[in-house]
Amino acid sequence: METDMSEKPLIIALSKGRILDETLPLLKHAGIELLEDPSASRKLIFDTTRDDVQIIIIRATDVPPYVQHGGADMGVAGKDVLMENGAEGIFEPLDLEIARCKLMVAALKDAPPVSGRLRVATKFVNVARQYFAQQGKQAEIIKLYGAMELAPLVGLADRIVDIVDTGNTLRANGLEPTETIADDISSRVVVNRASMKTRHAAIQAILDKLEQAVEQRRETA
Ligand code: PRT
Ligand code: MG
Repeated sequence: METDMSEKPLIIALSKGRILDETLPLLKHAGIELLEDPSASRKLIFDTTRDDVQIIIIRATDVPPYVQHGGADMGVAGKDVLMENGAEGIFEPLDLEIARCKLMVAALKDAPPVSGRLRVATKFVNVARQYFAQQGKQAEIIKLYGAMELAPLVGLADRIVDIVDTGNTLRANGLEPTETIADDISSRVVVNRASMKTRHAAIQAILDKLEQAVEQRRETA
Protein backbone atom coordinates (compact mmCIF):
# COMPACT_ATOMS: atom_id res chain seq x y z
CA MET A 1 0.00 0.00 0.00
CA GLU A 2 1.32 3.40 -1.05
CA THR A 3 -1.01 5.47 1.08
CA ASP A 4 0.52 7.07 4.11
CA MET A 5 -2.44 7.54 6.47
CA SER A 6 -0.72 10.34 8.35
CA GLU A 7 -0.63 12.47 5.18
CA LYS A 8 -4.41 12.65 5.12
CA PRO A 9 -6.10 15.15 7.39
CA LEU A 10 -7.81 13.78 10.47
CA ILE A 11 -11.57 14.00 9.99
CA ILE A 12 -13.90 14.95 12.84
CA ALA A 13 -17.66 14.40 12.34
CA LEU A 14 -20.11 16.80 13.98
CA SER A 15 -23.82 17.45 13.50
CA LYS A 16 -25.53 20.81 13.01
CA GLY A 17 -27.41 22.33 15.91
CA ARG A 18 -26.55 22.05 19.57
CA ILE A 19 -23.70 19.53 19.15
CA LEU A 20 -21.85 21.77 16.69
CA ASP A 21 -22.56 24.89 18.76
CA GLU A 22 -21.36 23.33 22.01
CA THR A 23 -18.42 21.35 20.61
CA LEU A 24 -16.73 24.19 18.68
CA PRO A 25 -15.72 26.09 21.86
CA LEU A 26 -14.20 22.87 23.22
CA LEU A 27 -12.30 22.15 19.99
CA LYS A 28 -10.90 25.68 20.15
CA HIS A 29 -8.85 24.52 23.16
CA ALA A 30 -7.21 22.02 20.82
CA GLY A 31 -6.43 24.79 18.34
CA ILE A 32 -9.16 23.60 15.99
CA GLU A 33 -11.44 26.33 14.61
CA LEU A 34 -13.52 26.37 11.44
CA LEU A 35 -12.18 28.65 8.72
CA GLU A 36 -15.70 29.48 7.52
CA ASP A 37 -19.19 29.66 8.96
CA PRO A 38 -21.00 26.40 8.09
CA SER A 39 -24.42 28.04 8.42
CA ALA A 40 -23.47 30.31 5.51
CA SER A 41 -22.27 27.44 3.34
CA ARG A 42 -23.63 24.39 1.57
CA LYS A 43 -20.34 22.58 1.98
CA LEU A 44 -20.14 19.39 4.04
CA ILE A 45 -16.39 19.31 4.61
CA PHE A 46 -14.57 22.21 6.23
CA ASP A 47 -10.97 23.20 6.66
CA THR A 48 -9.82 24.30 10.08
CA THR A 49 -7.03 26.36 11.61
CA ARG A 50 -5.05 23.12 11.71
CA ASP A 51 -3.78 21.82 8.36
CA ASP A 52 -4.04 18.27 9.65
CA VAL A 53 -7.68 18.45 10.75
CA GLN A 54 -10.95 18.75 8.79
CA ILE A 55 -14.50 18.85 10.13
CA ILE A 56 -17.44 17.23 8.35
CA ILE A 57 -20.98 18.26 9.24
CA ILE A 58 -23.57 15.50 8.87
CA ARG A 59 -26.82 14.35 10.45
CA ALA A 60 -26.57 13.38 14.12
CA THR A 61 -27.68 9.81 13.40
CA ASP A 62 -25.01 9.47 10.70
CA VAL A 63 -22.09 10.23 13.03
CA PRO A 64 -21.82 6.67 14.47
CA PRO A 65 -21.79 4.92 11.05
CA TYR A 66 -19.26 7.41 9.66
CA VAL A 67 -16.94 6.78 12.61
CA GLN A 68 -17.64 3.04 12.67
CA HIS A 69 -16.73 2.57 9.00
CA GLY A 70 -13.83 5.02 8.91
CA GLY A 71 -15.49 7.87 6.99
CA ALA A 72 -14.42 9.95 9.96
CA ASP A 73 -11.60 9.29 12.43
CA MET A 74 -13.54 10.76 15.31
CA GLY A 75 -16.82 12.48 16.02
CA VAL A 76 -19.29 13.71 18.61
CA ALA A 77 -22.62 11.97 19.13
CA GLY A 78 -25.41 11.94 21.69
CA LYS A 79 -25.46 8.89 23.95
CA ASP A 80 -29.05 8.32 22.74
CA VAL A 81 -27.84 8.03 19.16
CA LEU A 82 -25.01 5.71 20.24
CA MET A 83 -27.41 3.49 22.21
CA GLU A 84 -29.71 3.26 19.19
CA ASN A 85 -26.92 2.66 16.67
CA GLY A 86 -24.85 0.20 18.68
CA ALA A 87 -21.17 0.82 19.38
CA GLU A 88 -19.40 -1.91 17.45
CA GLY A 89 -16.03 -0.69 16.16
CA ILE A 90 -16.28 2.60 18.05
CA PHE A 91 -14.38 3.78 21.11
CA GLU A 92 -16.17 6.20 23.39
CA PRO A 93 -13.27 7.75 25.31
CA LEU A 94 -14.75 11.03 26.57
CA ASP A 95 -18.01 12.53 27.84
CA LEU A 96 -18.18 16.19 26.74
CA GLU A 97 -21.03 16.84 29.23
CA ILE A 98 -22.92 18.89 26.63
CA ALA A 99 -26.46 18.62 25.19
CA ARG A 100 -27.66 16.87 28.33
CA CYS A 101 -31.11 15.33 28.31
CA LYS A 102 -33.05 12.20 29.24
CA LEU A 103 -34.51 9.39 27.19
CA MET A 104 -38.05 8.82 28.44
CA VAL A 105 -41.30 7.03 27.83
CA ALA A 106 -44.29 9.39 27.68
CA ALA A 107 -48.05 9.07 27.37
CA LEU A 108 -51.11 11.28 27.19
CA LYS A 109 -51.65 12.96 30.57
CA ASP A 110 -53.73 10.68 32.82
CA ALA A 111 -53.80 7.96 30.15
CA PRO A 112 -55.49 4.79 31.43
CA PRO A 113 -53.27 1.71 31.72
CA VAL A 114 -53.04 -0.36 28.56
CA SER A 115 -54.03 -3.98 28.77
CA GLY A 116 -52.12 -6.19 26.38
CA ARG A 117 -49.78 -5.02 23.69
CA LEU A 118 -48.47 -1.43 23.92
CA ARG A 119 -48.11 0.53 20.71
CA VAL A 120 -44.94 2.63 20.99
CA ALA A 121 -43.97 5.31 18.47
CA THR A 122 -40.33 6.38 18.36
CA LYS A 123 -37.26 6.96 16.28
CA PHE A 124 -35.32 4.95 18.89
CA VAL A 125 -36.69 1.56 17.83
CA ASN A 126 -33.78 -0.55 19.11
CA VAL A 127 -33.67 1.21 22.48
CA ALA A 128 -37.45 0.94 22.83
CA ARG A 129 -37.58 -2.73 21.85
CA GLN A 130 -34.86 -3.59 24.34
CA TYR A 131 -36.40 -1.49 27.12
CA PHE A 132 -39.90 -2.97 26.91
CA ALA A 133 -38.49 -6.48 26.56
CA GLN A 134 -36.52 -5.95 29.79
CA GLN A 135 -39.72 -4.74 31.46
CA GLY A 136 -41.43 -7.90 30.28
CA LYS A 137 -43.99 -5.82 28.37
CA GLN A 138 -45.33 -6.72 24.94
CA ALA A 139 -44.74 -3.79 22.64
CA GLU A 140 -45.35 -3.06 19.00
CA ILE A 141 -42.73 -0.53 17.95
CA ILE A 142 -43.72 2.00 15.28
CA LYS A 143 -40.75 3.73 13.63
CA LEU A 144 -41.17 7.49 13.09
CA TYR A 145 -38.62 10.07 11.95
CA GLY A 146 -40.00 13.05 13.87
CA ALA A 147 -42.94 14.65 15.68
CA MET A 148 -43.33 11.61 17.93
CA GLU A 149 -45.49 13.72 20.28
CA LEU A 150 -48.24 13.69 17.70
CA ALA A 151 -48.68 9.91 17.69
CA PRO A 152 -50.64 9.55 20.97
CA LEU A 153 -52.81 12.58 20.10
CA VAL A 154 -54.16 10.94 16.96
CA GLY A 155 -54.36 7.44 18.41
CA LEU A 156 -51.41 6.08 16.47
CA ALA A 157 -49.63 4.97 19.65
CA ASP A 158 -50.15 4.50 23.41
CA ARG A 159 -46.64 5.61 24.29
CA ILE A 160 -43.70 7.42 22.76
CA VAL A 161 -40.01 7.07 23.51
CA ASP A 162 -38.24 10.40 23.03
CA ILE A 163 -35.63 12.85 24.28
CA VAL A 164 -36.82 15.13 27.07
CA ASP A 165 -34.96 18.20 28.31
CA THR A 166 -37.22 20.82 29.89
CA GLY A 167 -40.40 18.77 29.30
CA ASN A 168 -41.98 21.73 27.50
CA THR A 169 -42.55 19.82 24.27
CA LEU A 170 -44.40 17.03 26.10
CA ARG A 171 -46.48 19.48 28.15
CA ALA A 172 -47.38 21.58 25.11
CA ASN A 173 -48.89 18.44 23.57
CA GLY A 174 -50.77 17.22 26.65
CA LEU A 175 -48.25 14.45 27.35
CA GLU A 176 -46.34 13.49 30.49
CA PRO A 177 -43.29 11.31 31.12
CA THR A 178 -44.12 7.91 32.57
CA GLU A 179 -40.72 6.17 32.76
CA THR A 180 -37.06 7.09 32.43
CA ILE A 181 -34.97 4.87 30.17
CA ALA A 182 -31.70 6.82 30.61
CA ASP A 183 -31.20 9.97 32.68
CA ASP A 184 -27.54 10.58 31.81
CA ILE A 185 -27.69 11.36 28.10
CA SER A 186 -24.95 13.74 26.96
CA SER A 187 -22.65 13.97 23.96
CA ARG A 188 -19.65 11.68 23.73
CA VAL A 189 -16.48 11.78 21.67
CA VAL A 190 -16.29 8.66 19.55
CA VAL A 191 -13.20 7.34 17.77
CA ASN A 192 -12.78 4.81 14.98
CA ARG A 193 -11.06 1.71 16.32
CA ALA A 194 -8.44 1.53 13.55
CA SER A 195 -7.71 5.29 13.69
CA MET A 196 -7.12 4.98 17.42
CA LYS A 197 -4.17 2.72 16.57
CA THR A 198 -2.83 4.22 13.34
CA ARG A 199 -3.20 7.87 14.38
CA HIS A 200 -2.91 7.48 18.11
CA ALA A 201 -0.65 10.44 18.89
CA ALA A 202 -2.76 13.01 17.04
CA ILE A 203 -6.04 11.68 18.42
CA GLN A 204 -4.80 11.36 21.99
CA ALA A 205 -3.49 14.94 21.91
CA ILE A 206 -6.94 16.21 20.86
CA LEU A 207 -8.65 14.06 23.51
CA ASP A 208 -6.36 15.46 26.20
CA LYS A 209 -7.14 19.05 25.19
CA LEU A 210 -10.86 18.33 25.06
CA GLU A 211 -10.75 16.74 28.49
CA GLN A 212 -8.96 19.80 29.87
CA ALA A 213 -11.62 22.04 28.33
CA VAL A 214 -14.41 19.94 29.88
CA GLU A 215 -12.73 20.09 33.30
CA GLN A 216 -12.17 23.86 33.06
CA ARG A 217 -15.80 24.42 32.18
CA ARG A 218 -16.95 22.17 35.01
CA GLU A 219 -14.87 24.22 37.48
CA THR A 220 -16.31 27.54 36.31
CA ALA A 221 -19.90 26.21 36.14
O1 PRT B 1 -32.48 21.44 14.72
P1 PRT B 1 -31.80 20.13 14.72
O2 PRT B 1 -32.69 18.99 15.11
O3 PRT B 1 -31.02 19.87 13.45
O4 PRT B 1 -30.66 20.30 15.84
P2 PRT B 1 -30.67 19.90 17.37
O5 PRT B 1 -29.81 20.86 18.12
O6 PRT B 1 -32.06 19.63 17.87
O7 PRT B 1 -29.85 18.59 17.30
P3 PRT B 1 -30.35 17.11 17.23
O8 PRT B 1 -31.83 17.02 17.18
O9 PRT B 1 -29.53 16.52 16.15
O10 PRT B 1 -29.88 16.60 18.65
C1 PRT B 1 -28.55 16.27 18.90
C2 PRT B 1 -28.43 15.63 20.27
O11 PRT B 1 -28.74 16.60 21.27
C3 PRT B 1 -29.40 14.50 20.56
O12 PRT B 1 -28.93 13.28 20.03
C4 PRT B 1 -29.43 14.50 22.08
O13 PRT B 1 -28.37 13.71 22.60
C5 PRT B 1 -29.15 15.96 22.45
N1 PRT B 1 -30.29 16.73 22.98
C6 PRT B 1 -30.28 17.43 24.13
C7 PRT B 1 -31.50 16.87 22.43
C8 PRT B 1 -32.25 17.67 23.30
N2 PRT B 1 -31.46 18.01 24.35
C9 PRT B 1 -33.63 17.99 22.96
N3 PRT B 1 -34.29 18.68 23.73
N4 PRT B 1 -32.05 16.39 21.28
C10 PRT B 1 -33.31 16.70 20.97
N5 PRT B 1 -34.13 17.46 21.76
C11 PRT B 1 -35.52 17.67 21.25
C12 PRT B 1 -36.39 16.42 21.50
O14 PRT B 1 -36.33 15.54 20.40
C13 PRT B 1 -37.78 16.98 21.68
O15 PRT B 1 -38.41 17.22 20.45
O16 PRT B 1 -36.17 18.70 21.95
C14 PRT B 1 -37.49 18.31 22.33
C15 PRT B 1 -37.62 18.14 23.81
O17 PRT B 1 -37.08 19.24 24.48
P4 PRT B 1 -37.84 19.84 25.75
O18 PRT B 1 -36.89 20.86 26.31
O19 PRT B 1 -39.10 20.47 25.25
O20 PRT B 1 -38.11 18.72 26.72
MG1 MG C 1 -33.56 18.32 16.93
